[in-house]
Amino acid sequence: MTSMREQAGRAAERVLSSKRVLVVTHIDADGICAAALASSLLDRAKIKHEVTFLKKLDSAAIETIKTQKPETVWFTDFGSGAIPELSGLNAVIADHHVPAPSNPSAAARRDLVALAEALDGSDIPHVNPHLEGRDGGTDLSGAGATYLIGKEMTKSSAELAHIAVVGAVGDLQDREGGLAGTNRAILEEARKAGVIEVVKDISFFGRETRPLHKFLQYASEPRLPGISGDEDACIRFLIDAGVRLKEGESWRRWIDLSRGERASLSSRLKGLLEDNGIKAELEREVYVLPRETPGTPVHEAKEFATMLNSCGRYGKGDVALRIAKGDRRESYYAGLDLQDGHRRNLVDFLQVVRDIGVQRRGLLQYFNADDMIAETVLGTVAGMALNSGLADCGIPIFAFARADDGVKVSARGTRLLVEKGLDLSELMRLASEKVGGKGGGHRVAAGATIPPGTEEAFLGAAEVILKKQMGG
Ligand SMILES: [Mn+2]
Repeated sequence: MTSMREQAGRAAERVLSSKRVLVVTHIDADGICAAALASSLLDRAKIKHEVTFLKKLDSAAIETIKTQKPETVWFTDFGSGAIPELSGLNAVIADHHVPAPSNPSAAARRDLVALAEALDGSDIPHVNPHLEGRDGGTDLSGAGATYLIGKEMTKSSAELAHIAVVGAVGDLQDREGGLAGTNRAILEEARKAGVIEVVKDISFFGRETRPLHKFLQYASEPRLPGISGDEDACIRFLIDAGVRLKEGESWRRWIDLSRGERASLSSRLKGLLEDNGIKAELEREVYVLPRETPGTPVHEAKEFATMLNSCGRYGKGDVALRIAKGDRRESYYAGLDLQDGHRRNLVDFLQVVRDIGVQRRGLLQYFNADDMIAETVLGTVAGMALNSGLADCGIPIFAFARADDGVKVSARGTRLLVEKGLDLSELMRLASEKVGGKGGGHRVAAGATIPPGTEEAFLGAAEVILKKQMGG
């Protein structure tokens, strides 16, 4: 066992003794936050640096990095899976993924703690919650691991702690009712520094920026019977509740409502759930960034992370990085435009699903978008189809689209299905292996890449596994 603190201290020392650092990070919200933290810390230490964004850290990427002969490389949000390949590099790692070789079946057979001890022999300072026997899925994010190194670099790191919170939320680490473990400790530091406020609020996404009726329409956790997915029903519900939809020309959002309006809408929504026999929490912990402007996506952690993700999806890591570092001018407006474009794309793609139709097949449903939906947003579109009433939310959905390296498959379920036994991570791994592909992810959302032409065989395998999981 090796403590994160000790590793972070070694990493900080290595970084601070460098003249030039190459930061290499994953291009999702957590990776972007991790890079923003690293870059802000390096700025403060007056150390020259560049940031490179990658979709994945594979052997080819590592070779490219090596040919650049960097003085020091700071890997964030990945790296733990590639330690043997990094030999020869003067590196530090801040990650939260399982520290194992990229072959998952080999990893499964290993005792992670024993592996961690073996890794201890490597000279690479390596911050990862798994090395303390903690769960990398909920205890700490890549941004959080980077923040721990930051704490050893400067006394004023707490000023940056909100970015570690946004990273953790971007990786859905708050899904069990709030941030826990090491994340919780960072959250507390952020709160004390005045960069985060923790509030209990309605659990739906978009309290800052979504028009109220859209806010309800896309409500998925929990789903609102008769309302989720039906725009007209949402508008009627709000009018019945006596809530004005507009203020002058602009749509009102959840944050625009008075305390009284929020309370009365909440109690109506609770009543609706009770009437339908649904026992679900309507509220969750919301992480607000009090130094930002209310009604903007950077005022709340989940919307902030979503904005960074949209930039990342369109390959605009540089824009996202500047936003995460605090730019509220050019990059911020570029980010807003990207997000608008992203929303318009999603609406177009949802129409594609409507046009081609969702096919039912036993315990599952699927659609094949071929080249009509960008593979980078396939999972998002599948999730929206499931939650917008376009597909049956009582069974998981599988979506196919053409990708550079084969056929991309995205699968989405609901929390309720997971409670009944659904594990899409396992399903996608096994079903894709069966047809010569590769996959994995989370229980509720997972992805795979399979060889072209194996879609049917894949669905067949998926059905068999699904039957086992759902006890059919
Ligand atoms: Mn991550």
